[in-house]
Amino acid sequence: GNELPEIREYVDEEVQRDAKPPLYGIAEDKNVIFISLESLQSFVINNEVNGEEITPFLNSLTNDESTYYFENFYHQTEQGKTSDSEFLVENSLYPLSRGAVFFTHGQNEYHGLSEILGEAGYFSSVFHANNKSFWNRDQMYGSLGVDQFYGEEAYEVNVDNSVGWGLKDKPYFEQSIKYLQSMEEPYYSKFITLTNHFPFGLSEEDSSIDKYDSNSSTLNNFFPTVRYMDEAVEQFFDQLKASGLYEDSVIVLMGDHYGISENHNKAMSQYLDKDEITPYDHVQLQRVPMFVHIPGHEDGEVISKVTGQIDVKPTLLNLLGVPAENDIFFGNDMFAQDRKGYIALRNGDFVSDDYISTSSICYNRETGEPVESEVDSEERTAENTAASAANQNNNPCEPIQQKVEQELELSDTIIYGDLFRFADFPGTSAPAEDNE
Ligand code: GP9
Ligand code: MN
Repeated sequence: GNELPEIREYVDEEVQRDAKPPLYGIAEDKNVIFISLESLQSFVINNEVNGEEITPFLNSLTNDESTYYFENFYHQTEQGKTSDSEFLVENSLYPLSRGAVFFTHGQNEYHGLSEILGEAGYFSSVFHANNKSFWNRDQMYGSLGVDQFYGEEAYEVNVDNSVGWGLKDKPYFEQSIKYLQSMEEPYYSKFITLTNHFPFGLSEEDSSIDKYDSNSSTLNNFFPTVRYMDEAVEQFFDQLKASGLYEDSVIVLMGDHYGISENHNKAMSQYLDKDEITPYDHVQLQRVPMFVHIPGHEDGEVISKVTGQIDVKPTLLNLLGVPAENDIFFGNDMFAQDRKGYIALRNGDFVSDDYISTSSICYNRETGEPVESEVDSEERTAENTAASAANQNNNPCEPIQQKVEQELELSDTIIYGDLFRFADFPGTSAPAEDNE
């Protein structure tokens, strides 16, 4: 049967929507330049390696007056990596728990950001100097309503300007500017960087800082490539300014997913100066940087509330003042007061204002201590064992856990059933197209 009415009901009830959140329409008619930062995790921000800043430019943005920096923003990707992060941003739906939804459901009907902005008069494009069919992007971008995809062949790529996966980020941004300059406004353009990709290879010449020293060459190599990406982004900002593209744009920068997997926990604990990486620490390492930079707007701050990639679509639509009242999505505006209060990770873990749930343990988000251990086990008598069993039933993570599971399931139902074939979205900027 068609589960859409049930899903709409859930979304209306559970995914609060502030009709006019604080920054509604602040970036109306501005271009959107979205920069997807490959494998960037928040632990490098305002941090050092060998006594040197890792990301001086991004660090400067964290206290820039025109920038909102979200310091507790989580990636929610799974096996589809970058493509999962793109899926989250475009749709505010969850990617799948296995495989890459870009491959498995690339021909579904969607109601993505590109399509909605297209209906509002925007020209949407993606810039990524890799083979167009990687992650099935060429097909999926069509389904998402992307107007133009500048892939590898839009760039001049040679042995001198490449490393690892292809064109290095600095020449990539440099060569992209000319396309932006001739683009009709307003536009929504996404830039996907590549140099900071596993295994993080970089020449000495391009390395401004030294590698780290641990048993993990992956972690060791990560820092110089992160710095290279930071420099590439700074250079891009300068080029946007020099070519007059900066003032009329809102620039969003977001880490796509983790770069350092749990296989490197030993080296990571050494770097972070911790005895071990606990399941709680592991979840906290899933934070990725998120910046919203609005030139000319001088009210920026560091925002600590718990947010995630699922929230990007409603946030951007609100900033641009594009209505999407009847759209179906699972995120909240990141600036709104009324929010669901939790971020679901794709494996069913979650982060709420008060708790982090992972590996069947409910942690206090603030202290990182398991909530259960608040009862001292040595003092347990028969009586308070019963009490602590009752306590378990009162596990404060439990009610949120149930919502997380329900929400992930409803999102999956939309994707598996290709349910947006049957949806129309009155009240968004234009009616959905008829089913073909
Ligand atoms: C490939 C690039 C990296 O085009 O987006 O992909 P990833 O391995 O990070 O998903
Ligand atoms: Mn990636």
